[in-house]
Amino acid sequence: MRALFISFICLPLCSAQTPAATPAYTLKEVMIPMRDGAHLQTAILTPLNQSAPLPILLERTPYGVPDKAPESVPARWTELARDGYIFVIQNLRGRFKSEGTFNLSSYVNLSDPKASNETTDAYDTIDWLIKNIPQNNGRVGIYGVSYDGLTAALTLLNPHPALKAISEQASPADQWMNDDDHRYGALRLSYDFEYAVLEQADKNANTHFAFDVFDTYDWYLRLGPISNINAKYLRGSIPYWNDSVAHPNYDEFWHKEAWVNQLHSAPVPNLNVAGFWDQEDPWGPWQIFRNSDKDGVSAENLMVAGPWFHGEWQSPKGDSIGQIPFAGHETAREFREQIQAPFFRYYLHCSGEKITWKARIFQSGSNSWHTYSAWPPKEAKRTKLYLHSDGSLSFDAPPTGTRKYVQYESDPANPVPYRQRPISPTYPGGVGALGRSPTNAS
Ligand code: PG9
Repeated sequence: MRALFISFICLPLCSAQTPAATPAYTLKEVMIPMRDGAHLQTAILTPLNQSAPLPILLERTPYGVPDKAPESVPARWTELARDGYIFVIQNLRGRFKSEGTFNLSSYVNLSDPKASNETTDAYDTIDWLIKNIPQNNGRVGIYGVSYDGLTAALTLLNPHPALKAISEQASPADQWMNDDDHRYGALRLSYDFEYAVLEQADKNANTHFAFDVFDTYDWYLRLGPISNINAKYLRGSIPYWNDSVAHPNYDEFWHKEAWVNQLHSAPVPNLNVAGFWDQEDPWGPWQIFRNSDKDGVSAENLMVAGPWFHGEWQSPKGDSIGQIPFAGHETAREFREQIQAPFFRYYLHCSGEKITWKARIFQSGSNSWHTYSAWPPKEAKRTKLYLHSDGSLSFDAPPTGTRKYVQYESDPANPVPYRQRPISPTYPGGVGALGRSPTNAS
């Protein structure tokens, strides 16, 4: 009886009996030529059941492209896949098998017609895609989060005519002011240094950086002055790190890196997406949104924001942040189903409804979506919020006679960590010898 029971319950677990999963897409890898002769590694994922021409959704990334078709539709594509798209993912120049040099710069030189940059690479890629992918409908969208959001946003500076819709999501816009690398000019050391190593050391035969401690708090404390990073470890081999330390102030270098200053209109419909709790790129989407309306308010320059950490709106549910639930709302799924998919459907499939609002915001606390015809809302009034010396926030000014400041000693030998210790590397590039994955980067 016992043996019978065991063989009965084992049957469904036996993989030999289970038919192999059929991938939902076919994958083709191509090397797409750019105007300067560099070829970029590109994965094209076509739905297996495609029966009519489909639009193309492009993502341009420094993080790698898939080398085989997914066995099922990835969670973040679920809502888009229902409408049908040819998904294309491309490695940026200099990343993985893509040729050329990755320079980790957001600067786009619009005055040099021969220059290659992320704007021209996107242009050349779209041109190739519509001419070479069978059964595409000639309409292309580009989207992505963070670096992939930046490459989407940079297409606004010179979009290809076939580019019909953009969704930049958590794109940085000004790395000195308030995106990954600084907070109003204060260097975020681990973000700048570890990211530059992650992206620019892998193809540099002379640079093998790895933390040799479990808690990077100890490593940074032992480091001493930041000039020791080059003196002891990188020896000047990482260009973005060299630039960051050479330009502590908001000088010409960072003015150029703040590419958003070149933007004055939204030549292509753009859905900007920001997270209120995004500690990497909280600034970019709002600046891109604001600058896109400089030459006159465009109905197709839209803003979405929610109580999300960096990229949380592309997670399966987004039903909480940390331990705080959103009263049954799956904000990430709701965003993708009710905003992102209809946005691309309208512009790329030419069906469904055009979005008529200007901004859509999920408000935590009331735990509800709010729709606005203008942003900032027309009825909004500027209100002062006071940070009191006991750490509390209030709409009331501190009473006269009370202390209006907190005093403390800043001691570089005893720094206050802003993450809970032990502090693991911010990016996987720092994992090296310890073989751990980053857990507290967000
Ligand atoms: N926040 C990351 C990044 C974007 C752009 C430049 C540097 C870093 C990211 O998550 O991609």
